[in-house]
Amino acid sequence: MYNFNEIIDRRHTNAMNTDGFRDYIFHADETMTFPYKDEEFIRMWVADMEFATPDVVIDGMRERLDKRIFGYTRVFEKSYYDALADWCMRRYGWTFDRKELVMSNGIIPALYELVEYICQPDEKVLFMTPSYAYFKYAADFNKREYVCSDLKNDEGRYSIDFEDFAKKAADGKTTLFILCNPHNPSGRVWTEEELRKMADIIEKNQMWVISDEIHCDLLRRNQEHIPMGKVMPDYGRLITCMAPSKTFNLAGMMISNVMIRDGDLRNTWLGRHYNFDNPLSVAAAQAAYEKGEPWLEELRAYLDDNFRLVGEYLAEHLPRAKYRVSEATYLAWVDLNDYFAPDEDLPMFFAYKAGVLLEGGNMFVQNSDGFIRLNLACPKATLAEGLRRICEAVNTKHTL
Ligand code: LCS
Repeated sequence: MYNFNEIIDRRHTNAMNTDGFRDYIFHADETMTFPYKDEEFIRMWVADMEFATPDVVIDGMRERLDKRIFGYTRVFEKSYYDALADWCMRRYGWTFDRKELVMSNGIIPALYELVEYICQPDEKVLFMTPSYAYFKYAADFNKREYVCSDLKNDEGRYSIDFEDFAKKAADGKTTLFILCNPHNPSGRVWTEEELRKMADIIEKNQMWVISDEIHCDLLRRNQEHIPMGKVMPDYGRLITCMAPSKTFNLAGMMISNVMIRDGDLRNTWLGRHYNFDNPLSVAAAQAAYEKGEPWLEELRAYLDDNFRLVGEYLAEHLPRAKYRVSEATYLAWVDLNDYFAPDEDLPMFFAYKAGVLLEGGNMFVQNSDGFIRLNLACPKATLAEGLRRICEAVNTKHTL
C-alpha cells in the first residue's frame, strides 16, 4: 500500500507548481502579491501531482546513478522499446513497430516540431475546444493558423460536433488535426464509435493526425482507452504521443515517446531533432513501464475516490456547480457559470479570495468561460481544504 496521504514539502525544488504560478497563470513577476503567503496557497493548477514518484522508479534512477558516467545518451537498447510496447499491449491491446519510436524531451516540444514539419506556412492546424492551450501555442510558434471545433456540452458531458468537425476538416488547407485522447480539460475518453467517426473524416481528407495520448494511463477504473493507432491500424499519417510524465509524476525528467509511422516524416525528425536523452530519464521511464503498474493501480483507486469526494462536496456546498467525474486525467472540470459572469477572471478570483491556485476560463483557448479546472492529484487533506476554500469564497461572494 502506497501512502498517497503524505504531504510532501516541494519548496526549494525549483518546482513550477510552487514557484512558477505568477508567470504562468497571471503573466506577472515576483512583485505580484496576494493576501496569502506563497506557502499558504492550496495549489490545484499545473498538471503534476503532489504524490511521490513510485519507489521502483526512483530505484531505477539510483541504479543508473551508480553507473557514475552520464555522457551523451540515446535510447539504443531494445529493452526500452520492449518495456513500452509490453505496456501498450498489456493495457491497450495495441502495439507499434520499433522503428516508429523516437524520443522527445516532452510532448509539447514534439508538437512544436511536428507542426513545422507537417504544415506548410499557409496550412492550418485543427483541434477541439476547450483545449490544452499548448496546441494553440504550437501553431502560433510556427506562425500557422489554427482552427477550433467546439465540443458540445450536454449537462457536463462533452461530445464532438461531428458536423462542424467534418466541415472544418474538409478545408484543403487544414492538413493537421491534433487529437487529445483522453481529452484535457473535459476528461473525456473518446469511445470506439467516436474515434471511428473521427477516423472516417480524417481518412476522407487525408489529414495528418497527432494523437496526444499523454493522459491515457490515468483512467477511472470503469474506463478503457483505445489508441487511435488501433482504430487506424494502416493509416500512415498518424503520430502517437505517450509519456510516463503524467502517469508517474515525472514531468521534470522530460522524456516522452513519439511513434511516427510515416518514414519520410520520421527521417525529417531524425535529421532535425536534437536526438539526445537524459540518462536518468531513460532509466526512470523504463523502470516505470517495467515495474510501476502496481503503484499506478493504487493511484487510480485514490484518484477515483478524490473525484467522488469532489462530487459530494460540490453537491452539498455549491449545488449550482455542474460537475461530472472525468473519465480520465486527474483534472476536474467544473462549470461555475451559474455563479460568475462569463468574463470574470476565475483564476484571479480564487487566488485572491480563496487562496487556491487553479486554472480556468480563457486559459483553454475558447469555449471555456465560467469553468474552473481543479487538479485532484493531491492528498485528501489538501483536497478537502481546497474544496472548502473554493466553496466558501463563492458562497461569500453571493451573500455580499
Ligand atoms: N499534452 C497534453 C494534453 C497535456 O495535458 C500536457 C500537460 C502535455 C501534453 C505536456 O506534455 P510534456 O511536454 O510535459 O510532455 N498538461 C498540462 C496542463 O494541463 N497543465 O500543466 C501541464
